[in-house]
Amino acid sequence: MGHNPNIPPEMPERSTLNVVRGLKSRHDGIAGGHLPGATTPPLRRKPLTVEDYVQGVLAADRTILARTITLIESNSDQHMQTAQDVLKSLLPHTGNSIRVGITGVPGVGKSTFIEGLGTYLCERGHRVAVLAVDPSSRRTKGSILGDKTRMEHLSRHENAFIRPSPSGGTLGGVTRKSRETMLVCEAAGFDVILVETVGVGQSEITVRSMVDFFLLLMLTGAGDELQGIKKGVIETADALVINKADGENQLPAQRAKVEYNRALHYLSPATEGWQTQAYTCSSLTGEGLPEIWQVIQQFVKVTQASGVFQQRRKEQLIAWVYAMVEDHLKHRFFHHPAVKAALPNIQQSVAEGRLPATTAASMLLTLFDPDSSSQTKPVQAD
Ligand SMILES: Nc1nc2c(ncn2[C@@H]2O[C@H](COP(=O)(O)OP(=O)(O)O)[C@@H](O)[C@H]2O)c(=O)[nH]1
Ligand SMILES: [Mg+2]
Repeated sequence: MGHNPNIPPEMPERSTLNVVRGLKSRHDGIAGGHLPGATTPPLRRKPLTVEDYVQGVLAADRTILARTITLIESNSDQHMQTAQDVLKSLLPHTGNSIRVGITGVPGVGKSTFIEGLGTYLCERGHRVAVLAVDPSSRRTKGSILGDKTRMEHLSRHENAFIRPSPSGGTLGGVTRKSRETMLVCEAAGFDVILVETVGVGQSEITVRSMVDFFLLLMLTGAGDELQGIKKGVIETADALVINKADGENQLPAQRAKVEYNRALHYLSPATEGWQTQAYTCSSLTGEGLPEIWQVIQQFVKVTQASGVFQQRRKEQLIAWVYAMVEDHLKHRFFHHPAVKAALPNIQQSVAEGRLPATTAASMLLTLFDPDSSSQTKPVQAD
C-alpha cells in the first residue's frame, strides 16, 4: 500500500512529543555569530547544565540564547527533557512581549516588511526577535538564505535576534519549536516578537494561534485583490496591509485600501472589540511603517483594557496542549501495527458499502485499544 489517505499529510512520522532524530540547525540566529563553516562543531562545546541555560537566557547572553533554542529544536529525547526543564524555569519570565504574526502570499514582502519594521523598532530601543514558521523549510533550500539577505540591516542590529524556521518537516514539530523559542526570547527580554509565515498551507492558522496580533500583507493589481488569499485568512487578520505602495503603485494601493475597508465592514472582527482595517505601506522605503506600529500599540491597549488580550493568550495555551495530545494520539493510532495491518481492508469494505462506517471505526479502535471496546459503541446523540 502507498500513502494511507486517512493519515493527514502533515502527520509526523513520529509524533510532536516524540519526534524523529533530525538535522541540527546551523542557523543560530546570531548576527556575526558562528559562521556556517566554523571548525568547532556545536556538539563539542562544553555541555551546559539546566541552570547554565536558564541564567544565560535571563542575562540575555546571545550565545546561550542560541544554544537554548538549538536544544529546543533538537529531536533527541534527552535534549527534549533538558529543554523542558529549562522552559519550566523560564516560564515565570515569559509573556512580556507583543507577539505579531505576519502572513501573506510568497513574494508579498513579509521579510522586507519585518526588516523595515524591525529596524524601526530596534532604533527606538525595542528588542526584536524574528522567528519564522515554515514547515516545508529544509536548511539547504532558498527561504532561509532569502530571509537572511532581506533582513540584512536588522540582522546586524544589536537589539535584534533572527531565528530562521526550524527545519524538519512536520507542522506539529515546527509549531512546538517555534512556540517554545518565542517563550525563550521573551525570557531573554525581547519585547517584540515578529513571526513570519510562509503564507501557504496550514502555516497561517498555526501562526494565528501563537500571536496576539495577526497582520496580513497584500498586494494591489488588477483582479489581484482577493486572488491567492483565502477569505478565511482575511477573517483572522487584525490588520490588512497593502504593501509595495510606492512609485506607480501608490495610487492603486490607496484605492485598494478604500475597497478593503468597505469589504471589511461586512466581516465579523478577528478580535472582539477591534475593527480590522486596511492600511498601506512600503516596506522598501519605510513609508507607513510607523503608522502600522501605532495601530499595533493601539490594539494592545484596547484589548488589554478589555481583557481580550489576556483571554486569547490563555485560550491559545490550552488549545496548544490539546493539539499536542491529539497529535500524539493520532500518531500512535495510525502507527499501531494492528491498525496499520487492518486498515486497507476495512477501508475498502467501507468504500464498497459492505461495512458501516461506525462499525469500521469501532473495529479499528478495538484493535488499537482492546480494553476500550465497551466504550466504542456508536456515537450517541447526547
Ligand atoms: N517596490 C517594493 N518592493 C518590495 C516591497 N517589499 C518587498 N519588495 C520586494 O518584493 C520581493 C519579495 O520580498 P520578500 O520580503 O522576500 O517577500 P516574502 O516572500 O513575502 O518574504 C523582493 O524583491 C522585495 O525587494 C515594497 O514595499 N516595495
Ligand atoms: Mg520571506
